[in-house]
Amino acid sequence: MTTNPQITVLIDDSDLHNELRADVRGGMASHPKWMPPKWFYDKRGSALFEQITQLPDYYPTRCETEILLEHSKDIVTAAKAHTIVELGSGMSEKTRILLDAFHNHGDLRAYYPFDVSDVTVEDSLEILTQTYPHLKLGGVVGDFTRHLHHLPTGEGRLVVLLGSTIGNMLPTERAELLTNLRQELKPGEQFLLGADLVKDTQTLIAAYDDPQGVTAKFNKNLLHVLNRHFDGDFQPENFSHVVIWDDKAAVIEMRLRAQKGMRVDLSALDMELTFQAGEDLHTSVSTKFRPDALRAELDAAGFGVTHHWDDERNYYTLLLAEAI
Ligand code: SAH
Ligand code: AVI
Repeated sequence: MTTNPQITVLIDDSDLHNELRADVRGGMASHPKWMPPKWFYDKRGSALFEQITQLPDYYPTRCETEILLEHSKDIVTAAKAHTIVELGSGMSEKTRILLDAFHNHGDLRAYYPFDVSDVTVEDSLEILTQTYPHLKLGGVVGDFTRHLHHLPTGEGRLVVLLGSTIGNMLPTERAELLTNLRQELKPGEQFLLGADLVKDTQTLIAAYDDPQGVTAKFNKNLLHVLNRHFDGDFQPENFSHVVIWDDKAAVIEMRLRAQKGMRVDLSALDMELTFQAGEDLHTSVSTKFRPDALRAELDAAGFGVTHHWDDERNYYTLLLAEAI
């Protein structure tokens, strides 16, 4: 008989609402206007992201899957983990490749997804409970930029951050995350990090500007989230999905560009926003890494990279690092 996994909820709907309000007040008063990317992921946004991962042009998920399928046995041997904690776990789809490999070749005892989205943690645990009855399962609904001191404990931890989600953070945010994570770990505990690499511009842009328009819907979902939370009257069809490659910063930027001048009312905040025609709302960055620079960031935070596995085309890398 399996028991229901325990979920630690560090952030509830009203916390999220208050945080989103603070981000709107801060971001919409800035020049340029901007919003942090974590607000894409309500139920609809998470489902749209799942669709993105299936798109022919969105190569990161397929590359990471390819690396995991090819090297999961080596990862198990190198990591020797008994407990996995996964940050930004989503539906833990690719993680199952790792869980299977640990089942066949290792001695894994527990798995804990940690995600800001409560439905995502609940849904993924429901599925995992059926498939992995031998594992101790639990979850955390929390923000890995603020709640790492609640990182689940356990023997021989491997913390996993897949999908190049680290690329959605700015350099200072990444440094803070890596330093905080290092502080939570004992020397010898491990960190498995998936990161998308710099490559030709055409491939990069295509991954974020698909002809099916799914990424555009995902980007505009932010406006639906704001309308719902704050009784707003954003008309998403009046914004275009814009994708820019900034070569110097090595980031893909996603923006929403106002197609005409307009006013938008967020009644519940007593806030009226003004957009000039052509004005951009910056909605996310997806950083693309150079392997040496990423290693240096890990080094600076007190991690030593012990292994790396890349896909055939060198589009993507998985790094295994040890807390020093
Ligand atoms: N790891 C999965 C999902 C990536 S999508 C994959 O590789 O496919 C990014 C996930 O990170 C989403 O599930 C989102 O809810 C979560 N996320 C984004 N910002 C977060 C934060 N600050 N704290 C916790 N989870 C976060
Ligand atoms: C989750 N994250 C790494 C995705 C990315 O590629 O930056 C989110 C995404 N945004 C647009 N498409 C996918």
